[in-house]
Amino acid sequence: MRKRILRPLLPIVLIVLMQGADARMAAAPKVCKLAEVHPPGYPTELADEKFAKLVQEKTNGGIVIKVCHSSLLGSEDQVAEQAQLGVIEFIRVSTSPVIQFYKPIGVFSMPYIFRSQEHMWKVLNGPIGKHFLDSLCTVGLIGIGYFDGGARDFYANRPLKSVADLRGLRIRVQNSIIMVNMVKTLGATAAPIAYAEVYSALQTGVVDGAENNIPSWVSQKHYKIARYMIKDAHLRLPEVLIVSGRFWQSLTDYQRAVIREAAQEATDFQIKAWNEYEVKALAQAKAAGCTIAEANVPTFQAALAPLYGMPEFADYKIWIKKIKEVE
Ligand code: BDP
Repeated sequence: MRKRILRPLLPIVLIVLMQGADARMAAAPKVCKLAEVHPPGYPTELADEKFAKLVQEKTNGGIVIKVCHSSLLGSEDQVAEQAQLGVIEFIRVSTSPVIQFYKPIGVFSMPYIFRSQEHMWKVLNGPIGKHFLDSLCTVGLIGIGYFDGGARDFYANRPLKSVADLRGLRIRVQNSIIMVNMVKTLGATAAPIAYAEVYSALQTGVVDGAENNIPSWVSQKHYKIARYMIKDAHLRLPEVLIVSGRFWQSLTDYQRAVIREAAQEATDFQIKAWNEYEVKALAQAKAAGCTIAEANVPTFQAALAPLYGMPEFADYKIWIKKIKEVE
């Protein structure tokens, strides 16, 4: 009698069990792309590889990520748009190209907004950093972690000893309204050019110089042409690891959780790799005979101060205050 009642229920019990435990493993793996502008071996690219490996392990092979380095999938502006559309699943970009979709994150591009690497990480790891990552979902992007982008300095094909030496030069910048205004404020001309094209722009004389961190200056071989750097550290521009919102929709809660966990582990790995690489890159530039001047930072701060009063950036006031208040 009991058997007769239970038998019709058996298929239902089996379906419920399958949906639970092993449905994850049964599904075909999702093969995804991660867009990166840096070449293999660059600390950020190494951290992408680490992230991909962790995600594959933690999802039992359910998500396979292929790191597409060296701008193979396009410029940062292009891949950010593709991630929004769901064409590219993962991107690792500077926060600069994200401003066009989500303006508040531009506050990180304000000169000297962070006092030090330590201050920057306190902000990124605290409520402000979390707020910006979480808010990206409003524009179809899921922010899952930050990477270190070091301090950015100016470099050119002629000696740079003081802020006055930048006057009249044509300087490559990222495609960002803040970067353009920053360079103009210093009396130079801003040339927004995609990262992959900066080397040839320097080589052909389209620009006289650029601004970036020492690892990029060296790994992109800019230092071979623009041999004069002035260490003014006008910016510490965080980088961000992003998942396409459309792709995110297709994931299980478990997959989302392990992706977040892997991003955190990749960040820890990246910071360490970054600090090591920065030292090596500086040594390489020095060994190649480049001139690296220490800037009088207060003069750069004074020269860039007008940026804080520009009406375009008035919305940042509240964030600037909050960031400065982080001890
Ligand atoms: C590098 C960043 C990269 C940017 C590049 C640039 O790591 O994400 O695309 O600068 O200036 O430092 O475009």
